[in-house]
Amino acid sequence: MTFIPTSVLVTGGAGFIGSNFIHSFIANNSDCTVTNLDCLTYAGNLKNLTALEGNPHYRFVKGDIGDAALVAGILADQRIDAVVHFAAESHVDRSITGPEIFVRTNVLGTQVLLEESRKHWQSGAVAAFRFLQISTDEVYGSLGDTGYFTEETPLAANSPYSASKAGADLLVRAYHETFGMPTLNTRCSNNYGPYHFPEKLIPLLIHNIINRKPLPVYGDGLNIRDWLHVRDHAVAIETVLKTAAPGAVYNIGGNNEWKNIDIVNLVCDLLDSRLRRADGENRGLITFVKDRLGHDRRYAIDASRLKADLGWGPSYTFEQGIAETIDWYLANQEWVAGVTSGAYREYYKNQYDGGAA
Ligand code: NAD
Ligand code: TDX
Repeated sequence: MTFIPTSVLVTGGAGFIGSNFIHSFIANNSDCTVTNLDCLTYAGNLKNLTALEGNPHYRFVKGDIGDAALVAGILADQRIDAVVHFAAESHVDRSITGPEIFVRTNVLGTQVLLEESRKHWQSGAVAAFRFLQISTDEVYGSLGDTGYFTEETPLAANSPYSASKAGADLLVRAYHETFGMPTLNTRCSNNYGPYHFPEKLIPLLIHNIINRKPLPVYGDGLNIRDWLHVRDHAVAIETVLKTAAPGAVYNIGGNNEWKNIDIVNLVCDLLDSRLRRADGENRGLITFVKDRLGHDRRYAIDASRLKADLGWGPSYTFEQGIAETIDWYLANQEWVAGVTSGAYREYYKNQYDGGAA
């Protein structure tokens, strides 16, 4: 049976995947309202959402998912019937140098959101309800040379980031098992595309190549990631939200494994021609650096359950997606400059605080 949401709470919608999801979801669901709750950490950027300013189906609330009273108020006032939970600390390297905020946001914040959602759902304020936890393949740990993560693969998170996401996933499961709450859980592979914060590999490469800066490759560069275009992820999330059975867990991925060094070489070569540089010039920027601590060797997602049950499959080829992504960054250098200079943080103050510091 299809679930048709009317009022969706998106958490973390000013980040990379959340903002892409909001654009896609609002375009596909003209009768639905989206409330975006985001506390605007360094990763939250309202410039990702300027096209929606003034749209009557969209509203932004600056606040923390750990603020129970605020969350309860939004759920009740907006008669929320679906929560799509992206808000998180998302960068593995930051979790190694400062794990505490990862537990606070990803574990405790998710628990607050779950608890307020449970009360709201049990109050009977809305006829139907879904809570969708956006998670990652990293909760499964690391693979050897062969095999894939399925939904039955035991959780074996290795970094403080992935451990905090696994903790959140288990809380989501617990709310379904204990209270019968209609939760859903998706676990996606590495995303790429527009609005990606340039601390992550692909946007960092593009940014550094344009500026002729070194391209840091961790360890031997042979770690493998499975890449999916963020817009394919957005459509998969919408599909799961509307058509999955409560309690379901779905992997999301596009069978697109790449060794890091091969991605680095590809991005270098694509930018040689676009920047009118000599063939091979950008590869000269590659710099092998010390490996990430506990660096997972290989991720590879088996998303066949999602295809078999709900009919989802990716629409982008990697060739098309990576070329479009590079062109997006070249065409949106102002966005990149705003992020790297920190100016994007001023934008909120001017838009929403009337310029107050
Ligand atoms: P991101 O870091 O770009 O965005 C995170 C957003 O959450 C930011 O806007 C930030 O301001 C907000 N946020 C952080 N703490 C908050 C809090 N306490 N209250 C309210 N808002 C808060 O992250 P992303 O890459 O867009 O990832 C989104 C989600 O998808 C995360 O849950 C991540 O674990 C998951 N995921 C990411 C990938 C990927 O490749 N990036 C892959 C699979 C799953
Ligand atoms: O400078 C770099 N050099 C490098 O070699 C960076 C930033 C990364 N790397 C390597 C580490 C990884 O093997 O590239 C790979 C990708 O790194 P990230 O972009 O940091 O992504 P990853 O650690 O794989 O995690 C991402 O995908 C899963 C997201 O950040 C997570 O939020 C998501 O859950």
